[in-house]
Amino acid sequence: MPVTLDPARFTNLRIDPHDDGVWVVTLNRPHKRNALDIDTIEELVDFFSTAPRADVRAVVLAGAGDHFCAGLDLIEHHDADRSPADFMQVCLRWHEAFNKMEYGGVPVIAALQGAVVGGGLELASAAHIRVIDNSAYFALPEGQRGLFTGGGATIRVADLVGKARMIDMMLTGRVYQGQEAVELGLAQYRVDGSSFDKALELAQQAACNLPLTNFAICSAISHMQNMSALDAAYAEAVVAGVVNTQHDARARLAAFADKSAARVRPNK
Ligand code: 1HE
Repeated sequence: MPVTLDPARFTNLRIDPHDDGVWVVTLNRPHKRNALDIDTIEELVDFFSTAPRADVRAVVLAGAGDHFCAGLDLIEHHDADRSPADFMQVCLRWHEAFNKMEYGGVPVIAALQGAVVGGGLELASAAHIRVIDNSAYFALPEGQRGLFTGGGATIRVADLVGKARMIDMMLTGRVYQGQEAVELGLAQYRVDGSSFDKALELAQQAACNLPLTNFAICSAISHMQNMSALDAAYAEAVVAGVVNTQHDARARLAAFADKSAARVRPNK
């Protein structure tokens, strides 16, 4: 039974459902360069906790204005003068939001422009696909700010670029952008035009897959990465047992058999 996801209950996020099941989620504090304050994190928890049960077939995650996201709201953090215990709780809410994204089973395509820095990179790295335009750049300025990553970068960014590059980014403020960022794995697509348009196109493609198949792709693979090879192989067999025998797949298999389904061809 699908649950209701009412766009009107979000303030810091703009939520635009499309008829094809793609939902566009936009960080909507461009005057603050979409810095992540605690209210925005709570809205991300709300959206990504509910989306898997609300017939959301794919998400485009975008940022309003010239920058995707400037990371932790440094002004809120300064003014709150938090205790270690308080900030640990803040980080746990970030993890709740980003884990719901990565493990929720709904494809999330990030459309990136301008600064994708600090916590903004932690957010982007929880998406399943990242698309950059020519203005996008990645950095971890925590080192310069007297801070440390708290939103999962030690797991996800290290996973994307490797431990040594992440340490370099934090120690020296090194910035990656353009084709180099793609080659390192920070993004999978770079476009000369709008990263949003490309992300929407990819989300629409993903939304054509069966939801249970997407659930496995956007949940099981991440879980299996955390397992031993032996346990991952076992889990893969169990997931494939469920997904590959789903009723809705039969029509797609029949279309292959009767030659009406598209064949896999090389790019032109
Ligand atoms: C902010 C933030 C923010 C901008 N928190 N308010 N992240 C950083 O270290 C990145 C900090 N931000 C920047 O380096 C720059 O702002 C940008 C490169 C992103 C954009 O530059 P620019 O010239 O377009 O904007 P600006 O003039 O610097 O900022 C415009 C406004 O946004 C200004 O507010 P205003 O009220 O004075 O107009 C800025 O204060 C505000 N703003 N970034 C709060 N981050 C879980 S741990 C995660 C740890 C981290 O993420 S550390 C990395 C933090």
